[in-house]
Amino acid sequence: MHLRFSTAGESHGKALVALVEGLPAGLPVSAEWVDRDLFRRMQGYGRGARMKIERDRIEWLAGVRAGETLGSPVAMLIPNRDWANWEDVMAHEAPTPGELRRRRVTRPRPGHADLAGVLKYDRVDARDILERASARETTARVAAGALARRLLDEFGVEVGSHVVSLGGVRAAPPAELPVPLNDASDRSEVRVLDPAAEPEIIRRIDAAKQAGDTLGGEVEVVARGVVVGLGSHVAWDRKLDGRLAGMLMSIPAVKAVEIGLGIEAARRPGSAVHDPIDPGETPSGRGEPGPPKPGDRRAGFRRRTNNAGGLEGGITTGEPLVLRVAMKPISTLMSPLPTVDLASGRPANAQSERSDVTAVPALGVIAEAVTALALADAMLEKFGGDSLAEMRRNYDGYVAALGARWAALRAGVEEGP
Ligand code: EPS
Repeated sequence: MHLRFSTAGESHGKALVALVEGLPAGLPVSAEWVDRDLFRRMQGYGRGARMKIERDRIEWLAGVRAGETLGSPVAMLIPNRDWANWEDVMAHEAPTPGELRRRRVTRPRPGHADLAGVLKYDRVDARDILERASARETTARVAAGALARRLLDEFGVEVGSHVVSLGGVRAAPPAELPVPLNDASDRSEVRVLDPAAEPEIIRRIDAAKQAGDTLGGEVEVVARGVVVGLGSHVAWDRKLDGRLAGMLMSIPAVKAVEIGLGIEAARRPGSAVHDPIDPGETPSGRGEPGPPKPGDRRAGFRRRTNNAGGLEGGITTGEPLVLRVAMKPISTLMSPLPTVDLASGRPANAQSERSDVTAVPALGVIAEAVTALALADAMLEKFGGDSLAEMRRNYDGYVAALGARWAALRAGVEEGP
């Protein structure tokens, strides 16, 4: 990995930490830029009371000076305001005997990491597992992703998302997605681009809340302006589709990832799946292609469709990257499911802590962050550079070579056989 990141922190611990290594020196950054995505992650109809307590904001710890990265590891701290209410339960030092037992979580929630975690890590209190398994960790991932997004932004890449289904209600987004995508989707409380579906989704969330239930859904992430040639076909672990899918699947509660047509591609014949290649830009759909625009990321070539979702052979095609991510319903149910009490061995109802009815609108923001991290990693792999200026030289040289190749191809066409 060329852009490495890691996170630390428990949901009700003192703070979350994000560590990002591999950013070039000279990248302009600000806390405001990162905080904007942290704020977006906290929004969405169906979130629980915790989001009213927190005001997620970063404090720089390392790697940034005078508004620019230094090329050294960047460390960010996000304090948990709720820590003040959990200092006794989550205290770092050993308790006085018996103190913690009163608060033990012994009724594991089906669907959460509680049971598998206590067995694997040999813990008696499922809190030792659930605190880190909580999707609160995604706050730190979004902070790391915001820096990756900052780098991509320098190269004209825009990463956005919208919700395509929630609680079984499918949204019907417009055929041409708005640009910039997030300006439109962030205006909706459930991040849908379908004003007709929104009230029905909100009704389902209200009904689920009433019933003590939870809801899942799907989001679509779209990255525009990605240059052709990121990732590689030469080795399994360099294929960008695999890298993206692995990272997206690591988001808590995500159960499936699709690229382009996704599963639907398996049901169609090849002629209805693969995207025909056109010799350049034909804005009207007719006539001779014009010259590629300076800095054309697609090297002149065009696709009639984008069923591949911007990836062929594990390499970006220059078409928009289109990824869909499916999330199961949150496993903390206010009407709890049957479980076994680990203290008595008897049947019981699962632990029900305060939680969200749904976090699908937040999933879009998290999936954007993860996509940005994977794309920034692939950009650094191809264009490297210790400084942003060096990376830009490498990038510009590559795009210029693509343009020259296209010009030579077109010159051949004009000369004739
Ligand atoms: C979350 C914070 C958590 C939950 C949610 C995500 O806060 P608390 O546990 O204090 O209510 O709202 O966590 C889960 C969905 C989970 O399964 O643990 C957050 O900041 O995103």
